[in-house]
Amino acid sequence: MSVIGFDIGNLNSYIGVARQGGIDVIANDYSLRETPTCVSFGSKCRSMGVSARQQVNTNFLSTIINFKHLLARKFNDPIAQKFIPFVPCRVVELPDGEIGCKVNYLDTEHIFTPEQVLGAFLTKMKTTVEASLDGKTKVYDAVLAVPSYFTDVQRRAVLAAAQTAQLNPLRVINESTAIALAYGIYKQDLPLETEPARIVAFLDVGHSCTQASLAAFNKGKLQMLGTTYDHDVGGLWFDAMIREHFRKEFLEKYKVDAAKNPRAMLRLLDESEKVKKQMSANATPIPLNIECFLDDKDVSGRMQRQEFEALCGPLFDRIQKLLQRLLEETKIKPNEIDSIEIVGGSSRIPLIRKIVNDIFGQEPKTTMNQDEAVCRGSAMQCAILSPSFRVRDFSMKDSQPFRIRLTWDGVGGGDGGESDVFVERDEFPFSKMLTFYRNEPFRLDAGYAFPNTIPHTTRQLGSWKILGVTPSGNGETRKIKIKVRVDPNGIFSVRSATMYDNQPVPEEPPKEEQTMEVDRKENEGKDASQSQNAEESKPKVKLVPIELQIEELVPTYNVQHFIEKEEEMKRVDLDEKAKADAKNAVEEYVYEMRNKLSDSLTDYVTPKDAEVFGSFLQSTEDWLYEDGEDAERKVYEDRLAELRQFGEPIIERYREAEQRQPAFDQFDQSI
Ligand code: ATP
Ligand code: K
Ligand code: MG
Repeated sequence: MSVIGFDIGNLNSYIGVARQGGIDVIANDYSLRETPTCVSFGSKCRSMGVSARQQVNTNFLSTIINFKHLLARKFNDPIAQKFIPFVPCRVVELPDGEIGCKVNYLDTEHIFTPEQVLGAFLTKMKTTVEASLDGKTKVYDAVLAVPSYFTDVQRRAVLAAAQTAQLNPLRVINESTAIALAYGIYKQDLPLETEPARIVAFLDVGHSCTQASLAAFNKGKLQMLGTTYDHDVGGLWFDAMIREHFRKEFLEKYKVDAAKNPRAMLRLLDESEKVKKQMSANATPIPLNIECFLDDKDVSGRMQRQEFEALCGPLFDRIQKLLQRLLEETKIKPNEIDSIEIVGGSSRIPLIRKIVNDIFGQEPKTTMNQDEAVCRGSAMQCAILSPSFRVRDFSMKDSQPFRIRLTWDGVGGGDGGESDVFVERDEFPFSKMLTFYRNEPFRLDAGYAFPNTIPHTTRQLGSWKILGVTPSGNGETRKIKIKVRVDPNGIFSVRSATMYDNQPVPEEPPKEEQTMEVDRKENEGKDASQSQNAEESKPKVKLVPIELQIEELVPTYNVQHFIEKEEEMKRVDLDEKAKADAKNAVEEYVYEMRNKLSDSLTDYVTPKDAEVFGSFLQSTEDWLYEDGEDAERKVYEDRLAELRQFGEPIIERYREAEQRQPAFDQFDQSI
């Protein structure tokens, strides 16, 4: 069994694997720990991660990056609209208002939803895990991190994508909570439960977003106090501002406008990012040069840290506001905060330290791995949930980002109404009980309460129909207890509904346990009508709770369909890989034998055979570049077999001679 934690970053993703000794962050097929969150479709197969990101320029229209915030959003959602210009492929509105990524795959047009794209990417990530394991693992338990402000539909989308990749998603965890967990779980010096908690602030400045949170720690215990976020600050937005600066400069200096060419825009964005990173390390001017940028013109410019700080001033202001908001909302004062940890790639920008220092009155710390904290915390959460690991007891309470309002109809003898069942910064997971009086089935609807503060256009969480409600004996309403819950994934649901009779209780009410026991005995082997009679003749059984059925209407994904499509595409990828491997094997054999023929094998082949074999090797090499450039796998395998028929006898003679030699040596010694 594998126990994995994923950080699906808008730019880079990381995988943490729990092992007996701790969490390992594993490397991908390019020996890198970070994998670009990128999927590209080709005429033969797909590619993902590093190779896909490297080929963006040549496969622009079929490559997808920056899709994290398209998950579970409608096409016209303002946040989706903000990210769509940064997705190289064409992004279209589907008939139902959903988002479609239109790509050329296997030489035909295909449309994939962002959830399918994430499913594909997770398949790739799973392959990375497979390569690092023993090969026997069948079950891939996974915890996936999501931004703390992801709404229910977005969380459901991530779970569906994980299932598409045939992972077993045990949970989605908030990124900020994963960071706090990674921070706290190994700390030996946390205050005792009876002592005041240690309060730590975390600031994650990523690619697409910035999140800040406060967490309270005691020995074996973590409580998230609150999180604030801003979609408008992050590495991508810094890059976009730098790009715009150079675009204008080049328009003036060279009379070329990058805005007219999406490829040039992407290239300029990538180059802007490089300059930005260098500016973090150097205060000297950093050059930006691009050859053959547009109209065959080479362009160049430069930027210095001070200039960057002034240019991106509005973004830095937003980080400041985000931190201030965190203090206001949680009502924690800077002097109550023990330390501030900064993580995320963009936290390397020097000015961020100053902003933190100005607000909290202390230098931020970087004791955590800035890139891997999220995946480490997720893997740790997975280890806590997995029966195959023994992790020290650590209780975690998260903080609810949004207010959830439940509304109900005025039917069946009750009034319509509403209640905010969970409010901002309520802890979760958490369940609450609500009491209703009804004599017929009724419906509950849940939604986010202050829609304008929700970073999503879907405000409904779902509807729940409470079935099987009947009037009491005299036609009156009955008491119904409803349990609502925000589960560990941060997803809201109506969990259960229990109906009680609201008849006057018997004079000496028996204990509930006893009632239930009497009832069970009496009802054994009887059908429903008989037990009804029994109930009427014996008033003491009237408190028996009856579990009601609930019809749930929440957003769902057709995971089965996703899985089938994903399996099909995975098969094509695997076939293509097997074909490439077969071709490589022919190529390698040709080079190997040619070298050996003129070296170690010379004495074991007649000059004539060497010539025939040599020319067969040569013609094979030529063929590989011509007709054999793109053949079926079987063709390569057959060709290799043919070559081996020539080569193996020669190698055999060589091996024999090699083995004979030591035997002679032994013989010599024995006399
Ligand atoms: P998100 O958290 O928004 O989903 P992510 O997790 O992929 O995205 P990170 O990996 O935390 O994001 O950060 C990536 C960003 O960090 C990129 O924009 C990158 O340019 C930026 N970055 C990395 N190193 C530096 C540096 N030395 N100076 C400035 N920015 C940097
Ligand atoms: K990341
Ligand atoms: Mg991140």
